[in-house]
Parts: sequence; C-alpha cells; structure tokens
Amino acid sequence: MKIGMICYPTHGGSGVVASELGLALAQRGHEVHFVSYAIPFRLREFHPRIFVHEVDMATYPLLKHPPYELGLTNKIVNVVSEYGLDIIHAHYAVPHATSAYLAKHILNLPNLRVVTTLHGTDITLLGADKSFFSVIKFSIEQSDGVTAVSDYLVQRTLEEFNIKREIRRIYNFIDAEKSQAPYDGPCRKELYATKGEKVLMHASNFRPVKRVSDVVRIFARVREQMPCKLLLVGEGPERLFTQQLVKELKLRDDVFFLGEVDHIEQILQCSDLFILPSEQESFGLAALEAMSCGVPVIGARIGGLPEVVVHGENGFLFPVGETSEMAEAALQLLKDDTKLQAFRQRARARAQVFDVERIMPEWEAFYNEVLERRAISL
Ligand code: GMT
Repeated sequence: MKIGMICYPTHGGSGVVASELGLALAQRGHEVHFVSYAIPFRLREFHPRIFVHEVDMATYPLLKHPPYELGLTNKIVNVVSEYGLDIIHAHYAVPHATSAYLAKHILNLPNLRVVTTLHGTDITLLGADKSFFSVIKFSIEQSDGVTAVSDYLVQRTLEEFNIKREIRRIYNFIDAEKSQAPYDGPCRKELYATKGEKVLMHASNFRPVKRVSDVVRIFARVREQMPCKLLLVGEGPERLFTQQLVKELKLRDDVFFLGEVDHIEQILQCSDLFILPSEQESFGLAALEAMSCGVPVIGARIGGLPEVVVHGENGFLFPVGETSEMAEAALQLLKDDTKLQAFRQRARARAQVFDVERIMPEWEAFYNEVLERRAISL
C-alpha cells in the first residue's frame, strides 16, 4: 500500500502515534509519505520507504494569519499526484481531516481513501468549541474510515457530534521489545538521585489540561515523607508557572526540568513512578510508554486512561484534582519495594497488550477494509 500520513510534527501524542505507525508500516513493506510543516521528530533517521514532504507556507502582507490548511491541502494534492497514494491518513481532525477531504475532491479521485484518526483534544477541547464543531462533524462524516484511540473517545465522539457512522477503536501501541531492551545510554538514575532516592517523573506538553501543578503538589507531599526527586520532561505554556511553583514550595534542589526529549524511554528507565493527573486524557500514550518501561502510573480516572492503567494492579487512578490521595498512593508504593516491584512487573505485562505486534494487524485489516469498500462501490 502507499499511504500518506498527515500529522503534527511536534512531541504531542498524535504526532508520535502517526510516526510510529508510519515506521511500523514501512517495516512491513508499505510506502509511507508524511506531510507536515516540519520533520516529525521520530523520523529524523533515514528509513527506506519513508518520505517526508514539508508544507510550503506562503507569506504575504495581506495574510495576517497564513492559511496553513490550504498550504497543506495543496501539498497533499501534489504528493498524491506524484506518488499515486491509495490512502490519506489524517491524524487529528483539525485541520488534517478537512484538508484531506478537500485534496481528494480537488484531485477528483473518488477511489482515494481518506482515513481519519481522532486523538482526543480535537474532540474533547476543539470539538466543544462552536467555531470548529460543524467542520469537525463534516470531516468525520465524510471520511472513508474513522478510528479513535479508545472506547471512551469513540463513545464521546458519537454522542457529542451525533454521529451515526462506525468509528473503529484502535488502541495506540508501543514497541515492548524496544522499550524493555537493556539500556546502556547516558541517562543514569544516579545523575539525579545521588543518594539512592526514588525518582518520580512526568512528561507532557505542559498545557493546562495536563495539570502539571498537581504533579508538583503530589511530589511536594511525597517529598515531605521521604527523600526523592522529580523529573519533568517536556515544554509548553505552563512551564514558567510550574517553575515558579517549584520555587515557592522550596523544591528547586529536587525538581529537574529536562525539556523536550526525543528518546523518552531513556529517562523512563531511570524512574520509579510516572505521574499523569490530567484533566482529560483520551488514551494517555505517555502512561503506556511508562508502563512499557516497567514504571507504574499514578493518575486521574478520566477519559480513556482506565483502559490503559488498571487501578490497584499496575498503578492507581483517582478523581481529577485529588492530589492528596495520589500522593498517598505514591508513598504506599515507594515505601514498599516488594509492592513496587510487583507493580513494575504488572505494568510491563499490561503494556504487552498494546504491543505493536498485536495492534498492527488491526491497522492493516482496517486499511484493507476501507480499500475493499472502494472495490465494492466501483
Ligand atoms: O494532549 C496531548 O498530549 C496531545 C494530544 C495530541 O493529539 O497530540 O494527545 C492526545 O492524543 C494522544 C495520542 O493518541 C493521547 O494519548 C492523549 O491522551 C491525547 N490527549 C488528550 O486527550 C488530552
């Protein structure tokens, strides 16, 4: 198959999922063309059968807000014409699914299939905004195949947009073998936890929805009872505010801001506990990546996260904002090495359910189904 992947190139979850899916498809012999405004960070290394096409953006004094979606549409049209793609796979509804629809109609190629994957905030945050509602609903209804990353997100999309068509749940995946391989890189726990302290970690895009200040408050409570360190990975609008909070709570010596990291598994391998107290999480890829490295998760019982983390088995989930309960659960694990080890093992085992080898057949079957529907309508 020849597949076009339309995604954001940044460290956000949807870009990671699109990149890993593209890599796994290429590994299985398919040709994958990425279209984005920059090279997605997981695709910086050369791979035969992976091609990256950057969107050209014209600037012109009249265009106060250059229309990215039109530049994207134009690029998709060019790539499909040049390489004869079978499928355009749009990750994130806004504006990718809409640009894919438009490209298909500009090309006048009814057999070109548009697949849209919903990731979360495109539905839960943008979808709730009236200024996008009709466009998102239209783009979902007009796609030839639609997937969402959890049962929760399938249900929420059907209800919120009053959608009657099928939305297939295909879970995000990890490469368990890769994340569990013995690690011999430069990240050493001793770099941060010099006296053998436990290490807590959080990784996100530091948007308000992630509630990074809750992470710091949880850490502060744990720190009151045992020496430990906190590693914060990522960048985003809440970073400055978080730094200020760390200063106010006098935690500067115990909290490390690591910024964006390309190989998150290297940091995870140094960590004992992953904290994800988000307001909303349609899946929680960061939690799955942590579990795959044997790091249990303490988080919020919201969205699709309970489909990944099993409360009391490989982590603990509490209502959003319950930082004291989250801190108590963290202490329970960190103070009891036998329990922590058991949670670590079960986290790894749970992550296997989402292994690339299990999920990729679902993707290939879905693509084939969408292509077969084309054959039927011919
Ligand atoms: O919230 C983020 O981290 C970014 C966002 C994205 O689309 O890049 O993440 C969403 O998609 C991820 C991949 O499918 C999911 O794992 C995240 O749970 C989801 N984020 C939210 O729902 C807030």
